[in-house]
Amino acid sequence: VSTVLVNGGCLVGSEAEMLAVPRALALTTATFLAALALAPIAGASATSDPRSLDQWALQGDAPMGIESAWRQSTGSDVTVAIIDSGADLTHPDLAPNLWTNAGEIPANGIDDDHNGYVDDVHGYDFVDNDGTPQDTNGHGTHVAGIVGARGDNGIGGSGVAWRVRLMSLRVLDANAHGTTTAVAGGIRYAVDNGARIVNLSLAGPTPTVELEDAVQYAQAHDVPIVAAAGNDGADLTTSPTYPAAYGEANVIGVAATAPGGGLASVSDYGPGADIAAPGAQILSTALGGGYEWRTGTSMAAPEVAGALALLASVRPDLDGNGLRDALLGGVRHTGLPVEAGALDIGTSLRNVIPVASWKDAPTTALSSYRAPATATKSATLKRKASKKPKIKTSSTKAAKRARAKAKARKAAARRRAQAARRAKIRRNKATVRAINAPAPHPIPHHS
Ligand SMILES: [Ca+2]
Ligand SMILES: [Ca+2]
Ligand SMILES: [Ca+2]
Repeated sequence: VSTVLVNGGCLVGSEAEMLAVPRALALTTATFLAALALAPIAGASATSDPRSLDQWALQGDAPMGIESAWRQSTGSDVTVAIIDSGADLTHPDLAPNLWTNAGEIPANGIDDDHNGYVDDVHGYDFVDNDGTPQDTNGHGTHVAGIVGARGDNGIGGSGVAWRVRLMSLRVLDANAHGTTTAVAGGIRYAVDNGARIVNLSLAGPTPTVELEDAVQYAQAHDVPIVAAAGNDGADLTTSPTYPAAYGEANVIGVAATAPGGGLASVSDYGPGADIAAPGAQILSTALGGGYEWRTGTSMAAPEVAGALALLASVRPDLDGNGLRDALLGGVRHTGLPVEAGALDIGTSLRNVIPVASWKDAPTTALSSYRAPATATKSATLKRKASKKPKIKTSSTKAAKRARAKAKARKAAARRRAQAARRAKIRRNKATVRAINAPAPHPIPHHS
């Protein structure tokens, strides 16, 4: 990922062209960001629902607790903004789950709902500045499907959330590159138009004031931002990426794990990576209605965004901090080099659902145990159904919940301390940069 300075939307290619702008301002105006998926490992076109068996992260509870999670919720009308290269808007496994702006009449050239954007029916295209965020790269389509390809519809595979509202905001071009200016615009659109969660499967090496302002705007409106940690296999202590490394509490940085639970070799790690989630060899939606495998922290972030969508579906009352604390309070401590631990959606959900409302396996009559009817197509679930379910008494459940709550509180406190520390480091860095930056060239006066 290379840093390219941008001035007023135009590439600044030479020193001479920079003379008219104060250098320090140019440095913080905008930077390029890039998507973080590696090239597809293999491609395949969707034929039927059984493609879900190729989705290792969605098999049983081992990878990230999805079997237990789906027992509680498979989603609802929670809006998740995918700020990326757009989405394949006609993909049959995405189309039913697209967010729709009810106040906007399509393709009439009029901003019917007066939100400042013309014909923004499913989102907006900040690259071409039009109302059609159609993906021309494939990255955003893949990311969107991980959050919420429609589940149990007889087509392809499934997202973490079977039902969700995917708001598509195109900020990356056909080469999966874009500017922080476009990303900041996407974040503000998402917040202003009802997104509950934002996914950013992109990163750059340079922080900008414009992007951080947008992150703070989301925080002020209780919108968590899930950000890929980066694909350099690097320690974020020495090679921070943005937006993952911003210190704001609503930024949830995500590292990627491989099948088996270890850190994916490409994944960045360390402070700024709050949580790890499956991100290697992930099968999801592809351009043209198909499916393909991709690897990267770009794939791990939407697993977490999907988890937050499930949390918001069962606890619509939780604010941004509440969602984040529920997510991080359920993690597994498996020794990964991230701040909290490994994603466990089932535990996170159960930690915030009142015991009386758990949709659980019967704990009295073992013979009556059945896998949930909504998930009978999963071979793994069928195998699990033949095993004895764990019997838990309500008192051990309560104790577990209390421990989990305490853990969540500790994690939140730790998180706040780390955020403060990172903010301090960032301030110091900014000071150093300002000091080291050459004095701005005088702007010639013309009369
Ligand atoms: Ca509009
Ligand atoms: Ca319109
Ligand atoms: Ca499907």
